Amino acid sequence: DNFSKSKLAHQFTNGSSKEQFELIPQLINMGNTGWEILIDFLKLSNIDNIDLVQGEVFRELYQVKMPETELFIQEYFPNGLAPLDSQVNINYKSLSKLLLEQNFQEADTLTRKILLELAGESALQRKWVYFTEVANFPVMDLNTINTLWWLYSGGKFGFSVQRKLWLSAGKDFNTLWRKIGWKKGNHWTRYPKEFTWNLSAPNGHLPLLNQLRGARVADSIFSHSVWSEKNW
Ligand code: MD9
Repeated sequence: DNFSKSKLAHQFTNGSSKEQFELIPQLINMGNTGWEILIDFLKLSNIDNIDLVQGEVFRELYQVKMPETELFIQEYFPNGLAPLDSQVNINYKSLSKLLLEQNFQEADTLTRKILLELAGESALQRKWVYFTEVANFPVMDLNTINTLWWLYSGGKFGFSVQRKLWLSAGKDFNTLWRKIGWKKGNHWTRYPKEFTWNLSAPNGHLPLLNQLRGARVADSIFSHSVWSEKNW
């Protein structure tokens, strides 16, 4: 009834984020009443500073795929929860959709294609990014790409996650590769079969940066001004 609905809504809205994470699957399984609580929560949320609770609510509602939830998404968040801002007119809708659907392998491939576009015409021709091209990547675009990966993986994936692990490893790449599962012993993880394309992967596993030409591109991405400018 309406009383227990408003009690539940209150419990959810005022809970700690740990309690919120635990309540999300319960509300989703309740059907309509639970979905309405989660929809109202997102409608009233401040999404200028998106957090992982909002991301999880959105991802779960997205997966329900019932008329009530689809209508809400179409009306309020047709491009997903995260803004798709680009300084260079790149359309991030496909990346948003692939990540929301947890299709991490195709999202990874598309991300590399986008990095080539950000690097410019000569990078697109040679099909790999030269490390000096990275500093010119627009802050806005790297921020959008990273937000999408981070938000829709529950905080597991994204360059900012890799960068934090790299910093905590004293900027030692060999330690980083092992932490994020790109190397085991002296064996490089083989693309694509040996990588883990789901959330059971280690933190920072995706997106991939081919190390064929060394770590300088990774170094340049982790040293980009976006991470301090956007408080990642
Ligand atoms: C992480 C050390 C994502 C010879 C596919 C995209 C691409 O081509 C064959 C292609 C080529 O350029 C691709 C990805 C990765 N690799 C490849 C990811 C990845 C990660 C760590 C490493 N790689 C490490 C590594 C080392 C040598 C190579 N790689 C070689 C290599 C070759 C190809 C690919 N890799 C593809 Mg890898 O010739 O960028």
